[in-house]
Amino acid sequence: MSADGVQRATITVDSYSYTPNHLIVEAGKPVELTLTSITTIIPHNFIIKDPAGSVSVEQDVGAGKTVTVKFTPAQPGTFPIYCDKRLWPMPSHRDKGMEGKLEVK
Ligand SMILES: [Cu+2]
Repeated sequence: MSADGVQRATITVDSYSYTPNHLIVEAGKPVELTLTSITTIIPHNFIIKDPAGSVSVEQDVGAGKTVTVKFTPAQPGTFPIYCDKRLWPMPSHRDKGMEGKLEVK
């Protein structure tokens, strides 16, 4: 964590992976993630959803783009990270391994 209390990480987005794919953060403190796509054609996204609503992130990451997402996880828990893009009838990107987890302590 940095001096200003923001929990920052940079994630490389590729077809079909996030690196790193396991994030550990503290509840109640802001998180800032820089998502850097290294793909040349395929667009991806970055989703974290807690059914109970303590985390809700949905960010598109275009091919070759870098975007930043900010959120503050309210509650401890472990939440899936995934890309839900798919080109029917192919498997979804998540099914091809594009997933990870956010662990909130
Ligand atoms: Cu994807």
